[in-house]
Amino acid sequence: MVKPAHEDERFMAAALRLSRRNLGRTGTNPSVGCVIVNEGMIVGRAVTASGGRPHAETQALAEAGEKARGATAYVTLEPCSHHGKTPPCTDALIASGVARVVVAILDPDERVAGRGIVLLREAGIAVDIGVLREEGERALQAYLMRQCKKRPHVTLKLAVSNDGMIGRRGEGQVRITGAVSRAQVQILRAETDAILVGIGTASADDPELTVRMQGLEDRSPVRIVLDRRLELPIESKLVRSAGEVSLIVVAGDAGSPSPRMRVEGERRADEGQVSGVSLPLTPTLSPVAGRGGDYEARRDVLVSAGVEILNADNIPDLLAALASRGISSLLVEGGSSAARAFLDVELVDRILLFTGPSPIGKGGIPSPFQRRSVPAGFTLQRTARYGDDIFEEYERDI
Ligand code: AOF
Ligand code: ZN
Repeated sequence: MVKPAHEDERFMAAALRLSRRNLGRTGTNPSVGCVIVNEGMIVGRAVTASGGRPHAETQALAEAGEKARGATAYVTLEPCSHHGKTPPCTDALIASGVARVVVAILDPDERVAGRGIVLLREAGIAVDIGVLREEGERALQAYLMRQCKKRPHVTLKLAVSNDGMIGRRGEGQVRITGAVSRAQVQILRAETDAILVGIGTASADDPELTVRMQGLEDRSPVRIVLDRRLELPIESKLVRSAGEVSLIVVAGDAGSPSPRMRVEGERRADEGQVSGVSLPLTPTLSPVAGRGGDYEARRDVLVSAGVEILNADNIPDLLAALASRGISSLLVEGGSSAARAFLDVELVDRILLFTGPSPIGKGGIPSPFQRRSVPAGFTLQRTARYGDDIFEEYERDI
C-alpha cells in the first residue's frame, strides 16, 4: 500500500523530535531518531543512546520485535553500514523484516556515505530519501558541520541590556536577563558539546559554565577558556571543578581573542560577562602564581589541577583541533573580545541574542552589537519573548 506523503512527514517529524532528546549527550555520534510504524501504529521508537551507542535503529527494532515485520522504519539519518563499535544498523533492519525505510538525510561519514541505502535496497527493502530533508539538516547541523567542514558548528550567545551593554566594568556577573532566558541558556548548554569564554570573563565573573538545571546536571559541556598567557586563577570555579567536568585552556595565539584590544600587562576588562547567568558578585581573582608568575609554572599548576592545555595559533586551527576530538557544537558565551574574535574570522554560524528590559548605564561594557546592529550576513530566523526579555535567533546566510 502506498502511504500518503503527509504520513511520511508526520512520522519523520516524530523521529526528528525524538532525535533532539539526546543532543549533546551522544559524544562524537550524532543524536539520531528512529520510529517504526506498522499499519499506522508506532510500534517502536528510540534515540541514539547516551554516549552514542546503541544506535537508534537497533533499540527501536528491539522494542518493535515481531511487529517490525512488514513495517516502515523512519530514521533521521541514513542507517549505518559499517562495523564500528556496534554491528551495522542495516543488518538489524534487514533481519527484522521491515518492508520500507524512510530517511531524512544521507550520512556523510565516509564509512557509510550511501552504502547504507545500497545495502537496504539490495536486500529488497524500499528506501525513500529526503523526507523532511531541511529539518533533518537542521537537527543534525552540528554533526554535518564536523563531518563536512571539519569544524564545530559555532553559536554565539549574547545577553545585552536595553542600552546595549553586556556588563559593568569592575563588576562580576551583572543580571541582564530574567529567569526564563537563564533557563533557556541552561538547556542550550546541555545540548552543546563545548562552551567557550575569554580569560577576561573567566577571571572577572568566575563562572562555572556547567549545567545546573534539575535533570540535566550530567550534561555539562566541555569548557574552554581562551587564555594565551595562562592567567586563569587556580582558585577559580573553572579550575576547581576541572576534575569533574573537562576544562581546556587555549594557549598560543588563538588564546588571545582580539589582539587589537589587548594592552600588554592589563586584564581585559572589556570582556565582561555575557552569560546572563546570575550568581553572587565575586571579586576578581588573582592569576595562577601571581600576575607576573612564570608561564611554565602556571602551566604546571593548571595541568596538575586536571586542566588540559591546548596550543592553537588561530581560531580556525582551534576549531579544527576541537573537531578532531569529536566536538561538533561550540557555544561562545563571552565576553566581547571572544565574540569579536569569532566574528572577525567569519566563524559564527548562529547568533542567539537575549535583550533584557533594563539599562546598565554608567560603567557599562558595550556589546559588540545589539538588536538593531547585528552584523551583516545574518538573517533573523526566530523571535520570542522570555518574560521581559526579547530573544532573537539569527543564522548566517548560505
Ligand atoms: C545510525 N544510527 O543512531 C547513529 C549513527 O562509533 P560507531 O560505531 O557508533 O559509529 C559512529 C557512526 O555511526 C557515526 O559517525 C555516524 O556515521 C553513525 N551514527 N548511525 O545508524 C544512529 N548515531
Ligand atoms: Zn547504526
